[in-house]
Amino acid sequence: MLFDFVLLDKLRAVRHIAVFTGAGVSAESGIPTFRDAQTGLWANYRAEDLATPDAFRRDPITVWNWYAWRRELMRDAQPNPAHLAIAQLQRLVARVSVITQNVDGLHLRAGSREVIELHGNIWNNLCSQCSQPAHRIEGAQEVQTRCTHCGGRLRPGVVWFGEALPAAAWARAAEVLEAADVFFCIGTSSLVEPAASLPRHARSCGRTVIQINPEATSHDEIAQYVLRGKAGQVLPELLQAAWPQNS
Ligand code: BJW
Ligand code: ZN
Repeated sequence: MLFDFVLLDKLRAVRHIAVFTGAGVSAESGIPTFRDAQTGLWANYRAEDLATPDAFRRDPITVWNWYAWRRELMRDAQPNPAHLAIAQLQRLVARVSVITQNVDGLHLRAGSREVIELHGNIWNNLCSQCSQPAHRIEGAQEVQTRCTHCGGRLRPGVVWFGEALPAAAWARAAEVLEAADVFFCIGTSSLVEPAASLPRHARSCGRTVIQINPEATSHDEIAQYVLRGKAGQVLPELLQAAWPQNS
């Protein structure tokens, strides 16, 4: 891919990059996205049966089975060239902050150090009644394990529809996008609020917004640069073009 020289110069001069990611960044690790037409999770499962507090109250076993299946997929998955390129940016730029909607932990496994998880982490458990974090007990079935504080059912530590995002993560994300010079928006359909407001906010703060996605999204309109392609291909090429000696 050919990149705009102004963009490459800007990247070389930049001191703080914010990288906002969605499920598309993990697609090349074999983890299904949510909304891709054939392969997306929501093409095959109903979100309202699996990813809402009501669904969990109605049928915790079905919800836990679905999360246990996804944990298995994620446990076997490896960081792909997109995660690795984002981690590699840390050697090229003074500060790199990753703000992710993904719950798979692959940015941390790839070596990114500053990772803000807006929708939680699938490996965490917490109590569905008192929200206290609960340790995983190896070999135990979470659905049968009760909270040691209040006896409530354990649930996965992710953010379901209708739930507020973790306040500390949301506050950190807002701070980061105001401090960063450049804001990458990678592999997200930008349909889920309030996370989808971050690129709009970055643009209204005067940041350079760079979109990477094989498909068009509503955020193409606010991005100064739209790089059409898979993150695992575009990102390594972009690093190579901007820092040919070091990447
Ligand atoms: C590639 C690629 C490759 C493919 N390379 N790219 C207006 C304002 C505020 C809220 C709302 C609102 N309107 C509606 C709402 C409610 C709702 C919402 O947004 N609904 C919309 C769907 C209509 N939002 C909420 O409920 C949120 N909470 C909330 O608003 O709380 C308010 C509140 C305040 C105070 C008290 C109480 C409540 C919570 C949203 C939680 C979302 N949860 C999920 C599940 C997480 C757990 C789990 O994993 O099981 O999060 S849903 C799912 O969508 C998941 C994702 O993080 C999220 C975003 O999806 P993402 O990452 O964009 O994936 P896709 O599949 O949509 O897109 C993939 C993209 O990748 C595509 O563009 C592809 O082209 C691309 N791609 N291959 C690069 N190789
Ligand atoms: Zn509890």
